[in-house]
Amino acid sequence: MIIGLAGNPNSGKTTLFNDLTGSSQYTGNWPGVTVEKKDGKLKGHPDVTIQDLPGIYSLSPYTLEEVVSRQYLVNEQPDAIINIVDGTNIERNLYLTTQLLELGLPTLIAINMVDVLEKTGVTIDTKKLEKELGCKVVTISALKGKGTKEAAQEAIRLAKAHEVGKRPEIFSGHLLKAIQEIEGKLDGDMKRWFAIKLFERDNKVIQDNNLNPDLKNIVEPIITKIEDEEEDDAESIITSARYEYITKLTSQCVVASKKQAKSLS
Ligand code: GDP
Ligand code: K
Ligand code: MG
Repeated sequence: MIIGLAGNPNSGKTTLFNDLTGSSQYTGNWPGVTVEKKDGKLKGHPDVTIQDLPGIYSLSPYTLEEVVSRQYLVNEQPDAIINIVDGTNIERNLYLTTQLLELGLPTLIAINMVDVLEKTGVTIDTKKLEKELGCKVVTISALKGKGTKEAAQEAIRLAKAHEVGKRPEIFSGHLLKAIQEIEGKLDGDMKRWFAIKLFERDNKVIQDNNLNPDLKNIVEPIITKIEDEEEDDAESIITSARYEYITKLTSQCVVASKKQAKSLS
């Protein structure tokens, strides 16, 4: 069984990888430490491989890190994903989360840096996040080794049960209809993710995944219709919809204590 660690740069992937595998890969508070993926065995579980992936902000094909991570997630398909979210930067990190959940793989969200959150008095309503995102959410401190074993156990359980959560509905109205129309032309568990990528004119997915090359022309009128309505380009339309969703979600799920609210004012 393979469990992939996916998340933003500096979210703590390598720290978690070291904690789970007992290895000592280099960690550091700057980007670009991991460009290649690295794997190791979960301590006490010789049958479970943990795969550390390059840090990414999205599943676009623009940086080497994005290409390596997305190729792995889409083509090799780990049995489960642990999506590490930097809890001190939750809004920015959830942008990737919304994309990972579209892959249709068993996914656990591990909100990291809970030690820092405790100090600053920020509480994250994980139950509410679970309900809204449709998948399991836990909090961990990779650095202190807090909650990490439990997170790995939960990922193993999701992988064994092939438990894919209920996908959150990030898009609505005409945009959702357009995505669904494209999805209708595709097959397989990842068709929602492919449909969104095709809507964004990310034609590398056609090449990389042996999709019908005619799809590019077939979906073009669906895309331009929405672009004309929204007076914006397809990629920006998708990005805006994600951020709108995340802003609403975090306003409901992230609570700053009075102490913190005071120190911010
Ligand atoms: P990666 O880029 O996702 O692999 O992140 P790293 O594992 O290299 O961690 C980035 C920085 O965050 C390092 O300085 C880590 O020590 C620090 N870090 C990781 N996890 C935690 C945590 O749970 N709490 C705190 N306070 N720092 C953490
Ligand atoms: K790093
Ligand atoms: Mg790393």
